[in-house]
Amino acid sequence: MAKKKPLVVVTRRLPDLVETRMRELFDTRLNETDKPMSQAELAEAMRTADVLVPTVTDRIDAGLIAQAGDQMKLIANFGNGVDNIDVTSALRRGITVTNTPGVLTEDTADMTLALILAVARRIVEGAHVIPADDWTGWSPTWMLGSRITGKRLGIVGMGRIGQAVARRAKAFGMSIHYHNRRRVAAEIEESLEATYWDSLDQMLARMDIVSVNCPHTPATYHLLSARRLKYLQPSAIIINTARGEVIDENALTRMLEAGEVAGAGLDVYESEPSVSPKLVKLAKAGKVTLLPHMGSATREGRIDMGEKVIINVKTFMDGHRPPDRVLPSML
Ligand code: 8YV
Repeated sequence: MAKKKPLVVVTRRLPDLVETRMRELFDTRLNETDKPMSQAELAEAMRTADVLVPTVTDRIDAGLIAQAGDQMKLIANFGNGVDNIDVTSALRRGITVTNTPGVLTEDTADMTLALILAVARRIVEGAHVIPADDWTGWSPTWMLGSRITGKRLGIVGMGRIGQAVARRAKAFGMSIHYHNRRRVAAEIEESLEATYWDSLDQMLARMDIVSVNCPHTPATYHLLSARRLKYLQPSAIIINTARGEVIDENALTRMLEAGEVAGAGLDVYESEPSVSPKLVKLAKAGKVTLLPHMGSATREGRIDMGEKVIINVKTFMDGHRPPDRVLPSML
């Protein structure tokens, strides 16, 4: 008799190719509407499914995990960051958690550079001028931004994405500085000509641009706190394509309003999808560039992420260790 296919609940719409393949392999329940599932709907999925495939928009907290049925064995996150999942509670309950590392590195690094350029060279402001019929012609002193070449970039979090940002920034002639839990291998430092800063405070005080590229964990929550942000130079620019929670967003907003920091390029926020009206006001005034969490949003990336999810679920269901298990040491 053929083995019963596992019931896999996918919380959001995924690319057609991915959904089709998932349907072939598993008893897959898709979310045709793409509307984020409520906590009650997620609880129902935890009670009935063998595998849950959530995304960053689902909060899989301890309360939800406590409601999991005995059949629930795997949470295969469609995404790299797992701060939307209480991994410790899941593991304690014998539920394996996987993510999709590696396949969104380059896209996220591209977006980080795009934001650096957008903020430093006022690209978003400039792009509005012609459609608004506001261009009266070239002037030597108009729309001046700041030069990227020769500037010091401080990367907070030198993992895969941080290193991909560093490679790009080096090609733009920036000097690379970083702070990380652990110093990276000497060969990597050499190839990037990167300077390691043990003290984040000291690094922040000396950078022209700071890019946040670390995951959100209990240890990195408000890593860029009000106290630390004060170290930034008034001419500094701050970029965040990681998670809103790594920066004290209110403190940053106050500093931007007061002109204590020159600009910011943000792709992520503390309370997504709501964004503070104060930040929106700053964006309208051209002081910050705000993107709607689209750092990894490429067609290719989403298919690769789906492929990773499929491999993780299939491997697990075949009785093997899935390649992208999230381990307690990674939290
Ligand atoms: C994804 C991300 O869009 O993978 C991540 O950690 O932040 C994003 O780029 C999201 O996670 C999809 O769930």
